[in-house]
Amino acid sequence: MPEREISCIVTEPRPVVRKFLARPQHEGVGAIVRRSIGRFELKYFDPFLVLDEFSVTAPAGFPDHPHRGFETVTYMLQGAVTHEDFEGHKGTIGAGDLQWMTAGRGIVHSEMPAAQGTQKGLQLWINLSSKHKMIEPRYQEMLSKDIKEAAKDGIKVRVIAGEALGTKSPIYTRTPTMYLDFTLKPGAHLQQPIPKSWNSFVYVLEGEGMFGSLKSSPVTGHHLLLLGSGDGLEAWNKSSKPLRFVLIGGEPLGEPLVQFGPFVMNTQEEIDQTIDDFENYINGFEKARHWRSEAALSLDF
Ligand code: FJE
Ligand code: FE
Repeated sequence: MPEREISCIVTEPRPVVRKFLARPQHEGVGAIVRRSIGRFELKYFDPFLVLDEFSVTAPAGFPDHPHRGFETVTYMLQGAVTHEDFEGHKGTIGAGDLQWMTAGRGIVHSEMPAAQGTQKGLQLWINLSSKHKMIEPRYQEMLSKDIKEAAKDGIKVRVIAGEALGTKSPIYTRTPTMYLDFTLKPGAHLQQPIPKSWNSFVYVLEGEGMFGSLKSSPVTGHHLLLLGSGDGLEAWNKSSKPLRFVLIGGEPLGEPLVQFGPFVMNTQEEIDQTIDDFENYINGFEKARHWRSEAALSLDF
């Protein structure tokens, strides 16, 4: 069979249109996050609400808190985090593991360190369309060993969502989304297609890379790059060390957005209703009445 080269050609590389350095800030209880999407200069990059590079060391963490109307995707880079929710769902994810949580109509959960030292990772919040905001909560967990990897010409990719180098992820994304973790060896050149109508960005984890054009200046860790229009990403590693970054893209929802902390809806009325539901333990928050996480009980939060 002939090689299907067509799937790895980018004819209109997306330029970098904005660049942000994500500086550390305090969130949760004693936790530190480098927030790029979700801070005031970049409140929303449709469909993405938040991108946090988090760093937590016990006893810090994210004790019992609610979500409604979106998904959280937690990808561990170092250490481990245990989550528990009010339905009795409990699990621990470690380095390289992923949890894709669809909060839908409501989740109350805790996310706490599960190992010595510092736990690091990325947490992405993806908005849900109006017709999916009130669906039943759901989890998809992928352990590191189950995340498909592909490699070619000095490029390694872990395919968390979507497709790269001919490899597809089994993760189901209600809001069409791609999430790719790339490592480029020195000298490597990447061309990755991205659907034209999608919003997309790069977050650099490690090393130094050039994105969009060889005329651009090199970008280092903790930087978010918003990509403009085009049919894909071009990236180069012109340095002498490995370059690691995530490429994330999604189809914009194009809907009105009203956010109140962890509640993300379309209208103020829906937010008022959500606060009412949460305070009165109704419409999906029934189990919040008597539930506290084991983590919160043992730490006496
Ligand atoms: C939250 C403040 C928060 N980033 N990264 C307010 F910190 C959180 C929250 C998180 C979070 C959790 C993990 Cl494991 C990693 C995170 C924010 O839990 F939900 C609200 N509302
Ligand atoms: Fe949470």
